[in-house]
Amino acid sequence: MRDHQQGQGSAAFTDNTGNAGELHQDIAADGDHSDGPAHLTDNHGHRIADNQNSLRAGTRGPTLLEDFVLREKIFHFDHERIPERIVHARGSGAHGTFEVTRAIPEWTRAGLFQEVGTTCPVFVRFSTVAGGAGSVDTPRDVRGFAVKLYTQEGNWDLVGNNIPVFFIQDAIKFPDLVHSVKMEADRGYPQAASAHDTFWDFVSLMPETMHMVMWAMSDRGIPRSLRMIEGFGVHTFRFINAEGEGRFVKFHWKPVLGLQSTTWDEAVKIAGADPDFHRRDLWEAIDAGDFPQWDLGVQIFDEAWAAKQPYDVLDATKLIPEEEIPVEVIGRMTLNRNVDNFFAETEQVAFLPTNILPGIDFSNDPLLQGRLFSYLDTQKSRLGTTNFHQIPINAPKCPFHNMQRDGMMQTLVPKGRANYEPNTLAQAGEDGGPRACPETGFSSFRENGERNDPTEKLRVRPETFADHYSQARMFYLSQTENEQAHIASAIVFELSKVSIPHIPTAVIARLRNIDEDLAKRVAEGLGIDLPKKAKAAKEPVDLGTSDALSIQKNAKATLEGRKVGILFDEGSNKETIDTLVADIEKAGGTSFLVAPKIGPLKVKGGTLKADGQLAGTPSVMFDAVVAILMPERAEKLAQDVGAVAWFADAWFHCKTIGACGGTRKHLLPKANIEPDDGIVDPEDFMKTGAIRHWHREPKVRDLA
Ligand code: HDD
Repeated sequence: MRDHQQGQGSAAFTDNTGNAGELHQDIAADGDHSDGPAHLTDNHGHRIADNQNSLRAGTRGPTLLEDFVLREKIFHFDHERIPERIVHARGSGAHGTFEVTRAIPEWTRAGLFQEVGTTCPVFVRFSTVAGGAGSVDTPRDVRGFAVKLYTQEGNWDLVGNNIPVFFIQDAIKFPDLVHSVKMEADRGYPQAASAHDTFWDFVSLMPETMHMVMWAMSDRGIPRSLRMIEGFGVHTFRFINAEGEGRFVKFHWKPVLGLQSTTWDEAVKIAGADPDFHRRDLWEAIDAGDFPQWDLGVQIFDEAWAAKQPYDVLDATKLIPEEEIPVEVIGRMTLNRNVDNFFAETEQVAFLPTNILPGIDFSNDPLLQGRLFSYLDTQKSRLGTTNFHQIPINAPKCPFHNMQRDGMMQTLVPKGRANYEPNTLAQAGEDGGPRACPETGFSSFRENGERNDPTEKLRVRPETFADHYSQARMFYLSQTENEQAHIASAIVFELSKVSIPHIPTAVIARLRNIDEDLAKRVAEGLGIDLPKKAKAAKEPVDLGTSDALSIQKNAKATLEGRKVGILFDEGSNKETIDTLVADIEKAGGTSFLVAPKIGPLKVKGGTLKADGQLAGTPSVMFDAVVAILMPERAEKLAQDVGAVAWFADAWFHCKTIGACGGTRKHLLPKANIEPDDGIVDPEDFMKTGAIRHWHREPKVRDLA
């Protein structure tokens, strides 16, 4: 007898007849193929003798229907695709662990948070929202940040974004929002872009979008790396402790590498140079053992505090400033393993906001309430069966028992007759199956004292949801001057792609409620007259500013997780390059050697091979660049427009440039680069590192 579980082998494939949750190892008939690869079989275990020629009637005759090998292979191939996600279709996933760093039994009875050091496995999927599965990684867009924590009390899915607020307040508007931002219905474009008529038409009619529009048009919409984004649960949730006391909670993921974004010009160029920039970056970092980490933080507050705020905490278009309720760190997540199979894991993972733990609960946020239906529903259409929870990536890692049976693709084999509850089968000596557990099971929080009268049925939005501008204004005013300029030019760019003239006018009319100067800049940028201010449902109030909302104010001067491009050529000094590479690595960064030819090239002290050819490796791929060139090679490269652009771009994108004498003499002047504190000698590069020199920006582009 051979044992499928114990089978050994170098090649692995999925045994389609296996039990749920297990990827079976390949098995040769005798369980041993140490002297070569496993035998190729069809999906039913029959060995295949010839995988190159179909079965034909005669050497030149037609193919025979009897050829089950051919038919099965093509049949399976024809059905390999499943519907892509209606939103967040393009994503990258990774496995990891979550560890509790602060026990919080006073806030929640969730088993996960009772003791410091408790860990659980996690799976995270990052995504763009608007583009299809085959689109690019760096469009201006929101990034999905969905985390599945496989706890001992069941799966907890925190399905968030990298922006703490949402476009709309009520789930009933979600299909309209998504239709408007995706490619336009008649022409099927633009792909992965919000810069078009229908999205801005929707925005212009929906003032509640304005706060998130500010975020999406800011540098948050064009992140440098998925490892450098924040994640937010967005909604207000509940924590409930063992005494049954409830508190409101907002969830935050803070990247240990800090926040970093690209510039718009960079993002556009990266899209061409490497459409997979973000997924490659994530994969390579994990592969190299540079595991990205995030701290899980919470903002905790109660109903009495919430009632005093000038906005409603159940309104997903509002955030709670960290200056008012600090984010308290309770755990750390580390992503430490790439997926083995993109389809089986990243594509088939099914997140459900309804996956919640005893001790955590929903709030009455009407956006969240709609999500509680939508995700379960969409999984059936994407994965084809109500048994999608049995797919290994979705299955809980704790025991699960219930009376749900059958359905397409049932891969478990429930035993016995107990498929209903209650039953008395146990009294007859049979397995009576599981029972509900009131003490430890999930129970909904009793919302005493919430500002809500559940006796009325109403299709209304509360007055407390009416202020659409105050927080949008706070966000804008909290940005640095450069960041404000980025927002203004992003809106100008997007609206310049809108062909219906009244739409930009309507958007600017709304911007006047956020900031007059911003509205003026956008109007001037588009060459249209400043329209009358749009009437606000509720006049905005002054909320001051919050430094936590700015990326630049919180920039980390670090090389950790950053990538440095080192340009060399024949004759460059190997020792200088080797030392720099070692120093960068010691500081937690990675380096990438670029040369006009891959080589190996003869350099001083030996030979060196480049990781990338200059023509195919623009400087937008890096956080900083260094050039170590012989003067005559620098002079020659100065004749090459591509090489000059390599420096011009780094300069334009405010990056540090480590430049040797030859580079300073021949290449930098050609690229119109003036010395500043971001242009350093290669030997001094480590002192400056990969920070962006934003003070340079007014010199390289018009920020007005
Ligand atoms: Fe959603 C996917 C995040 C509102 C309906 N959403 C999806 C994903 C993320 C979010 C990260 C991708 C999950 C994955 O990687 O598989 N969605 C959000 C956030 C929202 C939000 C942060 C607001 C705070 N979503 C929202 C609403 C609805 C949906 C209001 C519907 C009423 N979302 C879906 C969906 C998706 C989805 C259609 C598509 C694929 C999927 O669920 O599994 O059900």
